Amino acid sequence: MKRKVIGSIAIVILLLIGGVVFLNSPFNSSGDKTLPEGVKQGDLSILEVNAQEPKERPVKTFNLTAEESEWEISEGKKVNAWTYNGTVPGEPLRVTEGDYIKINLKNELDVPVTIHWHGMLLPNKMDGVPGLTQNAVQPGKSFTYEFIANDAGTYWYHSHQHSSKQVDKGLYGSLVIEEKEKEYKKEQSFILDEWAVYQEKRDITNMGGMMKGAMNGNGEADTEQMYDTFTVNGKSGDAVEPFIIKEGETARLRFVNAGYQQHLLAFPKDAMRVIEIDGEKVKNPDGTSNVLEIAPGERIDVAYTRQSGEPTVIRETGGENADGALIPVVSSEGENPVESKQSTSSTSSDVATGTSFGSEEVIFNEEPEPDVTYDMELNMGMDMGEGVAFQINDQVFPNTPPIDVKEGDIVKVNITNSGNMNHPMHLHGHRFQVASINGKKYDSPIVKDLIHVKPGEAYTIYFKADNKGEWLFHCHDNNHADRGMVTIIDYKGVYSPFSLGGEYNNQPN
Ligand SMILES: [Cu+2]
Repeated sequence: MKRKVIGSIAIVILLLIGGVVFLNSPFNSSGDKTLPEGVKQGDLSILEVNAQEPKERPVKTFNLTAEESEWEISEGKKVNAWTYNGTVPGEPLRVTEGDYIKINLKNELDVPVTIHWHGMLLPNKMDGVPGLTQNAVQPGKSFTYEFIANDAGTYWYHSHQHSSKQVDKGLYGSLVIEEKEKEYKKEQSFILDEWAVYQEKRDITNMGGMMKGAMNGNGEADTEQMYDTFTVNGKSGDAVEPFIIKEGETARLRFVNAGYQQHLLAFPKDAMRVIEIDGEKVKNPDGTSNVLEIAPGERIDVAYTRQSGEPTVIRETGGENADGALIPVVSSEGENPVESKQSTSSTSSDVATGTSFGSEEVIFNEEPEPDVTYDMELNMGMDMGEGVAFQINDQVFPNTPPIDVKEGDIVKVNITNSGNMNHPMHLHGHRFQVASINGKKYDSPIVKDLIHVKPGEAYTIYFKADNKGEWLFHCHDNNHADRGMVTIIDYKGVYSPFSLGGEYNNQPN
């Protein structure tokens, strides 16, 4: 009798589990006319909001093929890379503000890919996040991205499918939106990255390295363990292409950090002035810094003036892999750059970072009254069976609490890093204003889409919910994102018709 009761309970439990599995399965919502779970009658699909058309705009079309390539990082050091059009970085894309861009992505890899347009304010369905804004583009298949290139500035593109691996393997490139009237005639883009060339990439679950890093306290312990070679535009050390500029000339240098480690570049003294950060022009009260710190995912543009006619080198400072990241500066091709006596020593006061300057144009003239406030605590934890987890409010994606907004809301996010690793948090589809650090208000706030939150730091940011859709807010150390540090800006009244996993293997991190 007792046994029979237990048997019945077991059957009920199995039925319950079966029901839950069914509700969560992608087959529940695909193909039939029932709305996905949690979607209300009258809600719009993200495919139906904020569409853009070229109208009278010039249309610029590009073709990018994701393909496998053997890539030479330095003489004799080849890596198996995944590329857009055969090179690392992929083909540079350059348009003029106001253009309408069309990019045809063809996937010739044997894994699915996408393209995310980092920093671009565009319609949600063009954001390139598999399982949220589209299905991952399958091997042999194509997808066309199209949007208006509205704001001049430095941007970049990269795959957002399994991005921890795919960006690591080279699926990235620069996107420059030029001003109609250019201030600098001469310019060059530099994408920084790091690779594991000499060793198998060590597993992030290496707790020994983490503990060591926790003690050395620069917040970069995990990435320092994992990578051994720094690159500039896909090349390392002697293989980096020299930058040609004459004495007295000034050029705009556009830096993008496509890696997962912060990079510190030392310039000859008084040669560099920061002019733009994350696509926003900055006010520059002084130009005394000669070291530039660029966080993973961040873009920083500088005006660089060649002082003496002597060849020189802009180079990474500090860190055991620093030798790889350098830019020889010469007057003509074939010239041999010699190391000048520039000061590569730095104190924290002369390092320019992504928050050292205020923006020329701000979103809010004074601190606004928020409609939504979200406290975001970043920390590290243990995941049963998975090792280290990187958490938002003690949860890993997709279980992290979303930021629920409705169109028009002013959203305040208090971000606190309670762990001992750096977290460059990147918001898709919006720009935010950084109002304060550790409770201290900025006199001259900056507008960005990525904030590098170091251990013990707390930032308050504000943004306007003015771009309906489902948008990621995640750590751009994609290894951290892969292990959970991701949440979603979830607009009321819209839903994503896509789902994670499933037959398309949608895996955004
Ligand atoms: Cu992180």
